[in-house]
Amino acid sequence: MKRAMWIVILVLITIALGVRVLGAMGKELGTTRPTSGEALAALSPPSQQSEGNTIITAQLIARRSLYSMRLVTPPQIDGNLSEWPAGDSIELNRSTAYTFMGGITGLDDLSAVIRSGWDENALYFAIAVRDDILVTDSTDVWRDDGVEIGLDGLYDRYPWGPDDHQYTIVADGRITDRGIPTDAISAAVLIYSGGYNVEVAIPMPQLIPGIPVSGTVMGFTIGLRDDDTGGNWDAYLIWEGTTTADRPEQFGTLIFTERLEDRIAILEAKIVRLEKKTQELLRTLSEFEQLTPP
Ligand SMILES: [Ca+2]
Ligand SMILES: [Ca+2]
Ligand SMILES: [Ca+2]
Ligand SMILES: [Ca+2]
Repeated sequence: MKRAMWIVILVLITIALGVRVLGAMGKELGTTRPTSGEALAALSPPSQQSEGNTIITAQLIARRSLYSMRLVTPPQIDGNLSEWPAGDSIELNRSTAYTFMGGITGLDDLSAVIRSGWDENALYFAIAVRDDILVTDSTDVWRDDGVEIGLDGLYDRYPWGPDDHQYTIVADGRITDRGIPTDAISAAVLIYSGGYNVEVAIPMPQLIPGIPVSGTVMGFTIGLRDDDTGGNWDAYLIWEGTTTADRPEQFGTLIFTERLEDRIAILEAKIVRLEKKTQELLRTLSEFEQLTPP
């Protein structure tokens, strides 16, 4: 009799879990997969909120966007970008920058290609910088070769909340948040002939509460500094906006997205874990059954 009761409970648990998994899959099938990072027409500001994250439909985005792809496997933060899957990217150079200061002779002098990824734990960036001469001779991070990532995690256009950051990664590996050294994020620089790669992992609690979902939007811009002569910087590019530390209303956006096949792979892995748990539960029940009452 007891065994029958446990089996009924087990079946109910399995059905409940199955419904949750299928429900999630159904939602994902309804997700629109963006195809490019081009600027989209401005209609009105976003308003929809979910679990503390700002969710938005693509047609409401004003400035240029970078689509951040959900990663099945987190990248190794070592500056080697070879494990990154193909995905959306933006090019930052004197032709594409909203803000351009100083002198730049060409793409070899200063330019970058930026990609982004995310999972439940962190937001990732892969940045390949072309810079002919690397200089990191100054105490102030903004006077040397390096990249700046401006983020408005809640996309509330308010610049001074706990969700707002200006991360700088200098070509020599120094990491700051608004100019102050930080170990809240992980970043690695790999120098190569003609430039350097920057790979970054920003823990999600730095940006938003809870777990991100496909469709989450953050305010985002990226800056690139060039020092070829020592001392102060020689050139400065900002993708969207006039500063990476303030005025997030001028930023572009980072839109979280995912490929259906990746989502299915993640769900399949979850189902495998559930199956293992179910087997463990059955083993425990079996042990319980074998107990002889006193
Ligand atoms: Ca890597
Ligand atoms: Ca240069
Ligand atoms: Ca904010
Ligand atoms: Ca340089």
